[in-house]
Amino acid sequence: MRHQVIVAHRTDAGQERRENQDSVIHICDERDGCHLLVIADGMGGTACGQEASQLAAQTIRQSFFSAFGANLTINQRLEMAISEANRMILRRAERDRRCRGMGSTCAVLVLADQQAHLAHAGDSRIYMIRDSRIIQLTRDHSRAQRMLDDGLITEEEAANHPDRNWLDRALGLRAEITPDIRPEPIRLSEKDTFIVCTDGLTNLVRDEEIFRIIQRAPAEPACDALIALANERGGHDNITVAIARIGADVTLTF
Ligand SMILES: [Mn+2]
Repeated sequence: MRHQVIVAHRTDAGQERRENQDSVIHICDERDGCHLLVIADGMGGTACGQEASQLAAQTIRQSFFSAFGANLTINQRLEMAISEANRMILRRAERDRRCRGMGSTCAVLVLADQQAHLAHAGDSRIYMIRDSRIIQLTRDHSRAQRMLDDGLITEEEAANHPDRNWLDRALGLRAEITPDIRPEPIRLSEKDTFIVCTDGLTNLVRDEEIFRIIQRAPAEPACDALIALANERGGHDNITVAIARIGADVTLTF
């Protein structure tokens, strides 16, 4: 049986920045029977950061779908698409001096054949809610995460660390990129919920809060509520969140 999939997404500039350098794309491709969700958080000065995240999201979409039917696995298509996005950003930065150093994170979720495939670079995250708990499926490519892994700081300290925006891996930093691609896809179950988001959300809203809001609201109002909460707490950065729910959406009960 094929699961129904409900997807909602929102992006917001936040309270302190005039520009939104985050990008989000959702495509449901009929012939492929697959959903592609891409979130990208750009960096590198106003106009260039925005362009970097748009280039990342658009290139990943185009490259991923153009490889349809090429006898490649979804993970191979993801790897190709992310490498292509890395090249496009580097090429763009080469052409325009003002955009030197432009880059972008990416977090990509593909739902196809009753399975979820994940890829990411940087500190944009993918979570899953299953069996009444929230699980972070990606690991940030940041200096703070490395210090946490090495036991030098606690989880609490990592969440507030001044170097948490220092990324080890992102699109546009180096000629080659090795994205993290989950080797084994996740078999989908009814009621699984995936959350893809940028650090503008996770720096201000705790995992448990994300869990509670998403558990009790349909996907669209849940996106709005998460962004509103981050904005209430200062909205220091651009905020982007996407929710993909497998099966029927939650109905409001109050
Ligand atoms: Mn950000």
